Amino acid sequence: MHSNRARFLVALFAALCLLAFAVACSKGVDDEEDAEGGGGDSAEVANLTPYKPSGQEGSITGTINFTGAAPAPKGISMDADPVCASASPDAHAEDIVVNGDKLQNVLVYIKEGQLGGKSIKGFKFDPPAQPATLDQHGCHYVPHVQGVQVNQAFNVVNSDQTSHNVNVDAKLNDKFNQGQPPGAAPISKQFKREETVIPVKCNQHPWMRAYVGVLSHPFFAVTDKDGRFEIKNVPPGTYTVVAWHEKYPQGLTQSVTVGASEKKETNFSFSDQQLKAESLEGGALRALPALELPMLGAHR
Ligand SMILES: [Cu+2]
Repeated sequence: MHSNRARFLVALFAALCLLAFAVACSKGVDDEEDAEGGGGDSAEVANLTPYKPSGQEGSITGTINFTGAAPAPKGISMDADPVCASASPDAHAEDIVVNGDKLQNVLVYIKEGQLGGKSIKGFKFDPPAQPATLDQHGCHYVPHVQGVQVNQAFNVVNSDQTSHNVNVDAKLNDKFNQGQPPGAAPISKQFKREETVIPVKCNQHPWMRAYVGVLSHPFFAVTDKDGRFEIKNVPPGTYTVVAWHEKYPQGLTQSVTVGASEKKETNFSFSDQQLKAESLEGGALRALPALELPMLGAHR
């Protein structure tokens, strides 16, 4: 009798332990989801100060240089889709476009900083009324790299006489993966959180790649064929400015102070040496998922 009671108590204790573990485990998942949520939560947005221009705005302009030997443009064969092949007979990859010694398709943006003694993250910037557009044109994405604002309309359109399937591989925002036949209506989405940078690919055409940087403010620009960029209407302040390129995912960073109505020239320089180093690092990082521990997967 006595030992039955002891066995019952041990079993009860074990059951309670299991229950406590299960609660802790599910709470852990909730906490992780909250942490991944980042900005954009309604309570945080309510605390933001609406941004109002003072009339003293300046700009950050500059050139992105490329030093060393520029990689030769890689040709793309679109023979797998005859519509693409006839639309773009002499197609080249856009993963690195160097004109002379200038680098195109670099996203330059303010990452953080202070304006009027307050963090830029403490302000709310209304998204532009104009939608951002990602066009599928000649079986390329146009533009190849772009910045959009949080909550700005983001339209994916198909200008081609073939079907595309846009695959937006967001990590902090909702990802989407959607087919779009010729003549179909635009796919209209919004990104709710900052995320630099979201890769986009086409499930139909493996050579198609684009990159979309989502920012909570309008202070970003992408370099043109001359490697030039201009970030307009920048309020006076001191900022961390990042130059991001898909071949240099770590980017380059500079501290930039913009005075009242000042046009601040800020140049960056990427090199072929960094390109090789980043490629090696990227290769090592890609091997990491093989090291994932099964226990961690089971816990989630
Ligand atoms: Cu496609």
